[in-house]
Amino acid sequence: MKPLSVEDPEIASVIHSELERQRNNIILIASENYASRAVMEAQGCIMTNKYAEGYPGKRYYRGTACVDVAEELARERCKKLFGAEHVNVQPHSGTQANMAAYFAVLKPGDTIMGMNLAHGGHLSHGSPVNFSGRMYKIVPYSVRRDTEMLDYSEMADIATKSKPQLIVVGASSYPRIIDFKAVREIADDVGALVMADIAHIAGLCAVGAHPSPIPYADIVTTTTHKTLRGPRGALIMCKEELASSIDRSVFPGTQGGPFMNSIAAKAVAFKEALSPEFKEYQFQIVRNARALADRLLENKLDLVSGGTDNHLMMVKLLKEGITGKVADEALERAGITLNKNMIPFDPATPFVTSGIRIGTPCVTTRGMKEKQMVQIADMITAVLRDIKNEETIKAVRSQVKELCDQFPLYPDLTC
Ligand code: DSN
Repeated sequence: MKPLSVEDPEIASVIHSELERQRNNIILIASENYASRAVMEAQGCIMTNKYAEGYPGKRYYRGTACVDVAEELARERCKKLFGAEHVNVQPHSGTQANMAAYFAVLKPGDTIMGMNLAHGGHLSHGSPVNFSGRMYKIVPYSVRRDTEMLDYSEMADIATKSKPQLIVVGASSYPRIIDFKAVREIADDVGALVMADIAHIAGLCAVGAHPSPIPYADIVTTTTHKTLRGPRGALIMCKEELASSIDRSVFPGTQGGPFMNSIAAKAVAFKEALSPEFKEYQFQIVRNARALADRLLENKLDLVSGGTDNHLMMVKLLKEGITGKVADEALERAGITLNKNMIPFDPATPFVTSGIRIGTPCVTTRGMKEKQMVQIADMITAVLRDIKNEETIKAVRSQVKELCDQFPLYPDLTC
């Protein structure tokens, strides 16, 4: 029972280096966040030792009294947070949650309408390289070329022609409000079910910073570690009539033993998300994204759809004549961590891309506000405009360090 630093100094040291990396860089990856100390404590707790296949009160193992309490708390808190009728908190990841949801309501070969990955959708919404694209007939929908936003009347036309059993709505890189009510109406016209994957915007939806899909979608899936700021993992919410199909589809359908430490940590995250501070945090994420986007536009950079309504924005680099790959590498050297991303109708390949994605959940967790977003936008612009100049990159690196020092991250942690 030796501490990690004694048992495995190599891993202890690399974890410490990762802490320093998180502290000393401006992280703008739209899907990341910093979990609270309490969430991480629960995630790293002794519940990792417990097998608990089944659900609270109906397990295939003995000794589950304590983990039952944790799972029940997670379910009840999550139901309260989103106003959901039923919640399954066992999915290990977003893709596994989506797989379980599809298995609950579809047969192999059924038709799914999902957002084109290249236009902001997710791999598990029907990409040919993912199980979803291999098991189901996928009919993709895209954003309009002129507005770079979803076109609900075109979606209605596609639905009428393809008669999907399921319409999946939700995105990984879409900066605008999603109209869940419009999607429900489209689905009702063709007799389809609606699944909303709100992984990116779950925190926003929970507090009203983005409209909630709960009244409109038959199934809602989300990861728990993005704007929701919990541990890595996922969950599924649904109407009561789908509850037993969803539960059976998660276990035994697609997973074995749930990770009870993660479920305890999800419960902690939902408690935090029910607080007034969390609500304010989500609205600040959106205000910060708007301030950052406005400044990038003032600096004459192009944004997909011309701006943002949520926690992220997409910069189009075609005019600058640089690729997303070159941009994210240079920005990383400057201490700004974000990711290259396909933009709608991108002429480049997914590994190169013509855009970068910028999100504000992490910097908002650090306590940064609009004033710092303007500074960050200017730093990004400086690097992009002078991408080959290592002196500029070095100068921005020291501004980044100064800003990070003003907003300390995990000040009490040593690893
Ligand atoms: N990989 C996540 C993202 O970055 O959006 C989605 O799963």
